[in-house]
Amino acid sequence: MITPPPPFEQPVYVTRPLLPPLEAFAQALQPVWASGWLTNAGAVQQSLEARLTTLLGAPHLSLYGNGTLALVVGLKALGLQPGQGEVITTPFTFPATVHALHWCGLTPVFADIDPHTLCLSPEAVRQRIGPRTVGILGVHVYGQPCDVVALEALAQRHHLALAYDGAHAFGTTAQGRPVAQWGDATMYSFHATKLFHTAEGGALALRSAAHHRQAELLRNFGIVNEDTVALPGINAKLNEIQAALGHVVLDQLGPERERRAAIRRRYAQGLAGVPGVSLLTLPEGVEDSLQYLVMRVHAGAAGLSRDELHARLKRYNIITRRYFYPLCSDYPFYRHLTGARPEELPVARQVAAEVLSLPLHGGLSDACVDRITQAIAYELAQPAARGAAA
Ligand code: T4K
Repeated sequence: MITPPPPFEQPVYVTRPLLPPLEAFAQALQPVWASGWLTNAGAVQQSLEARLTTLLGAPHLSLYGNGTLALVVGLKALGLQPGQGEVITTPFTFPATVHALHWCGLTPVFADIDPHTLCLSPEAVRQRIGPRTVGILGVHVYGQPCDVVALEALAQRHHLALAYDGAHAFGTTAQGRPVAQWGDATMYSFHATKLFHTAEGGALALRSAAHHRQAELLRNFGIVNEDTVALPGINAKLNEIQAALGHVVLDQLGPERERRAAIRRRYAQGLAGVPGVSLLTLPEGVEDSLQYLVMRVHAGAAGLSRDELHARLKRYNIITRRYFYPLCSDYPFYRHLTGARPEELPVARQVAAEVLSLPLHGGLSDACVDRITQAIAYELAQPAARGAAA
């Protein structure tokens, strides 16, 4: 007989930022204070850039004020001009992915996702390629890599730009290589909710040196030197204070990853045998970003819907998130786009109704994880729930 755990006194959030000791951050700020140089290609930003280029295995990499700006700049650096055409992307993502296309004056076209990777289905992309297609924008959703080989083949065959939103993919590999080495451009997010963060921040990895030079200009108003502005750029810079935070967060990443991996194993044990739910697992050989812990709620077998479970867990002060519901194709201003009709996205529609991101961060104790799994098991065992879904 399962008993309900007591509610948490404080909310248990889906994530909490990794906060290094304040003294370590203060120490990292000392050279910034000493130099009086706070932004605009400062030394600390440059050293973080160098560190991350190596760590992420990127051919070329630069840092940005946030991931969304990095993606906008990346699309522009690839030469995708406003009004130029359509870019095929996934509806199962955070709004920023599709908004970035919109801000670049490109027309998003939606293709369905693969039921296993939850990323763009290469076959669905193939069916959407037409005379106005100029690019493909995949998302390594939850750090699960897209089918990079199939997308690369499509992009080459049809002469399309291939960009990836790797907001969740810090440290992820695909086919034994860092994701930064696939496609023409890969964006990373360093938002506070990410495993590695700079409070707000992001990075852009580019395959070609020419695109990289273009992106670096775009990041800083297009300024070449005091006499020359080469392009209509924007301000997308990461400042020295964010970069200093990045250095100290990076120093702490090893233990944080180990703790997250242990928490995931504990969730898996706690939820084994609970009917109607399954944890998302990555295929063998894929390096996990440990960014999210995603559970699918199969309403029929579970006896209640994902939305009902999400609401019930709030009574325990467990704040889960339905990343990524609603689908971007359902936003009123994107509904008219090609591929947005619900019947054209059956897999994405089903997945978006089933996924629930559970709390995952290094600050969670084993006891806390056990209480969360107990609450889930208890709620799924309620006869009322079974009756309601019948
Ligand atoms: N592409 C994809 C696929 C993305 O997922 C994202 C961002 C982007 C692009 C854009 O990258 P950025 O431009 O943001 O670099 C959060 C993040 O703001 C967002 O970065 C992230 N994806 C998205 C999945 O999650 P919200 O609206 O869910 O955030 P919020 O404020 O509800 O925070 C979630 C939980 O995190 C809170 O319940 C508590 C905790 N939290 C949050 C913050 C900000 C903290 O404990 N401390 C904090 O400082 O979007």
